[in-house]
Amino acid sequence: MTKTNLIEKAKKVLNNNKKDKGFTIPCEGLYPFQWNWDSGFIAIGFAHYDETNAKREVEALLSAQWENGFIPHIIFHNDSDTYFPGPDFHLSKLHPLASKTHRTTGMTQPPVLGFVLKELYDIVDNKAEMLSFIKQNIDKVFRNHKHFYTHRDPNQEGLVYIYHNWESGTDNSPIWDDIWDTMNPPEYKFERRDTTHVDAAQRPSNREYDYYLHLIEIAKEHNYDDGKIAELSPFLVQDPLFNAMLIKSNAALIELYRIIGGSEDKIETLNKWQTNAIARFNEKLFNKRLGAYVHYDLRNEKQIEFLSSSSFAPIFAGIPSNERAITIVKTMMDKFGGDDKYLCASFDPESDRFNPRKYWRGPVWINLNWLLYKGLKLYDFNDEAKRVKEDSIALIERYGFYEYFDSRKDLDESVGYGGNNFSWSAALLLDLFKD
Ligand code: 2M8
Repeated sequence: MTKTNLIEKAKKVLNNNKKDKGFTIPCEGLYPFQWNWDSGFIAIGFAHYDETNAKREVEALLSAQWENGFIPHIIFHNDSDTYFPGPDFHLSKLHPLASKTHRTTGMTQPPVLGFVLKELYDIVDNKAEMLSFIKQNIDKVFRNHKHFYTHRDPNQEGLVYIYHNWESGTDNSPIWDDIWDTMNPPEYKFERRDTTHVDAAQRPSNREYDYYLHLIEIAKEHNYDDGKIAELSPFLVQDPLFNAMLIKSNAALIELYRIIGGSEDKIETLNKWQTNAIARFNEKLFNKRLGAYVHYDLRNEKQIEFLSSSSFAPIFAGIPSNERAITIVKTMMDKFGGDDKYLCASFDPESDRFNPRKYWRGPVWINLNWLLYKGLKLYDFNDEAKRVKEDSIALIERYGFYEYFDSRKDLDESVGYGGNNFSWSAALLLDLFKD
């Protein structure tokens, strides 16, 4: 397929997934609502050819921001029976400060909005118009960060926690397996909808869904109160991907406030958060033996010693020193980057927990590749960056706009898995082509 055809196809995927209320679904059937970090990536894609849609995407997400600054992970703008669990399970209204106009979940996702605003500004030609849009919205994102640092950092150490694997975005990663072993939830009665759209072998198991639902039940029992969750949730993790997204977004807000002018107090606050966050991140989340960053289990006070694509994501946010970045990139190339593999598997291909077909337990994801590509460029690893970019384009060109892909090369079958016509794969391909 020529580059032009691929670009036209990508735009078609995005346009078809766009809904009248201004938001874009990740893909038909499997994900029929607005998802938080998906929308950020989608807005970047739209910015390359339709600035109005890029702005509407961000506005639709922010329209559901809670009164305390929290931005939820799913916005149920519409009804749909093709997804479980829906709004009646999540019941966001239990929280006194939840959105009064939108039904949402009571959890969040990696905070990409800050750096997404900066990307939109960098991409478009009409900077003045985009800057006026950013001016109208930037304080909402600042309030969101303030919420994180006030309510999600119980030890006031600069790193925020997630209380649910769905907040990480890397839903069924093997990283969580040891946490599931500490829990014993009931066997809930529920009707899965995801496995009516996608082969069950490519999705989490029913038992895993019990853990996922149980964590929500605990949060609901306490009306989604952050303090109670910090005290009681068996899942309390400082995630390197999530915190790297927040740090990158802090940096973007600082730059944007500088361009706008007149918000010295906010810049000062952001700088304080940023200095603490980066220092603590490097101290607490780096694992020397593995040569990369890892997750920290805050409930059980220990590092979770496994490599995943999240282990390398901090290069996107400029977190490691140059010396440490060399170590991290070496780990990535040695373990994930063999000639027989597409970069970058979502989990350590050398681990016995690796499963190349199952969702976040091994397959390649385009959004993580995009972050890694940008991070590699930031540190001048230009050959490695080129490789990640070429692998991402090759996968989509050969197999289609899938949700995730097998990292093993030379398989005789299609290696595109999960949902097809998947929005962020299309959106970020547009961005990779323009870079
Ligand atoms: C996947 O997660 C949802 C729950 O949020 C699900 O499996 O039902 C993840 O890949 C997540 O990162 C993504 O945002 C979402 C929609 O694409 O799907």
